[in-house]
Amino acid sequence: MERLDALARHSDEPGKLTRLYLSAAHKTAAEELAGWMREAGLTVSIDALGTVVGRYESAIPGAPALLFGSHIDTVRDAGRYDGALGVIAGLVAVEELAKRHEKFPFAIEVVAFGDEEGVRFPTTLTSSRALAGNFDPAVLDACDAEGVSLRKALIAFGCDPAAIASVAKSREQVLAYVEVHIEQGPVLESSNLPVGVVTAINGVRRLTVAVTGEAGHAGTVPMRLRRDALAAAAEMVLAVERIANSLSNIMATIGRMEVFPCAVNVIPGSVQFTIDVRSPDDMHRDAATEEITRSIRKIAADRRVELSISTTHEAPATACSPVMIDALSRAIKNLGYATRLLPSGAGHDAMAIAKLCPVGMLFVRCAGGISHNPKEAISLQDADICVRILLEFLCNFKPA
Ligand code: HGY
Ligand code: MN
Ligand code: MN
Repeated sequence: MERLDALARHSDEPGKLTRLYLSAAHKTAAEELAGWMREAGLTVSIDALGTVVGRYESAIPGAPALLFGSHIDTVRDAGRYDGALGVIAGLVAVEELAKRHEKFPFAIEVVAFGDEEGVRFPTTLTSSRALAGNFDPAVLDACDAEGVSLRKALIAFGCDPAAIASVAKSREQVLAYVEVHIEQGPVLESSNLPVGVVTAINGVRRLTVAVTGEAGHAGTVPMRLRRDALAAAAEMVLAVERIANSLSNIMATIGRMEVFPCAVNVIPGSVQFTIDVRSPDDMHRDAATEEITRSIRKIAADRRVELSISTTHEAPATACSPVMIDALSRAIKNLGYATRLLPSGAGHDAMAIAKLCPVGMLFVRCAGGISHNPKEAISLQDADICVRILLEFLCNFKPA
């Protein structure tokens, strides 16, 4: 818990926790984490996308590895457990094994990905996709709000974009991936359970919508002659909410909106906003996205504003490995806890790693199900339980 508090001190914004991919705070957090890993006796490297990898060698040198990990980037004004808990829980479990001088016929690698939230650049899961061998070089030209490209940010962080291909793990190098993560929802707390096992992770599609009307004088342009980009965008936002409410198993969120020129006495000429659409069922999600874009286009036509819609991210719904679900459930039962299976509404690096090897996720109860919010909290007892379950899982893990 002290380490999670220490990591939370690495922030790009004073007074709140915001640690974006490849930022100064990401750099100092990665370095502090690397230090803890070295003290635990792990061999540490930071790969060409900024992922911190700590390897606990096997009894058989060069043996394939079981991966434990999650992400250390955060959203803006974040809680301190989303992502970081999975990295620290993995580190603490391996530290315990090192103390016991226990070795396994496989290695263990604790990985700390840097781009799961996708807040800085219009892409996400960059570092975990690269480790799974699915890095898309086109994202190197993606730029953040200041116009800094991912390529430039990697170089500033101390990474070499030319070495990205070497980040990819081959199937033979890895056995499976286990991610401990706060539930970010109310199910475990309402069931009075400390942990749960994830069955599948909802798929997600992210869009950027640009609405272009006509800037004008707030005092002189008659209401009926206006092509107000913000009034149009506001009607679109409510249409998205209405459509998502009308469909089962669809979540749709407008998380970000920029208004230009954003002056009290100017009719907004253009607006840009994001839409995040989620569902456990990809077909259903695509149909909902179709309905949303149709409705937005109609509003744009009625209001005589121009419109452009682009998809910035898409990740299909991802099933966790039945073998991993079973192994994690058994570890939970062996320690005397009831096993609860549940889906994940939130996205995770496990979606990217599932393309490489079997993945499993252990959810940990969080207070009020609150996340992406500084009020995010877990109990010391539950933090202790999740590490004990990881150790129980490890000691019974039989490579397939
Ligand atoms: O957006 C998500 O679901 C995750 O927190 N990045
Ligand atoms: Mn997360
Ligand atoms: Mn998150």
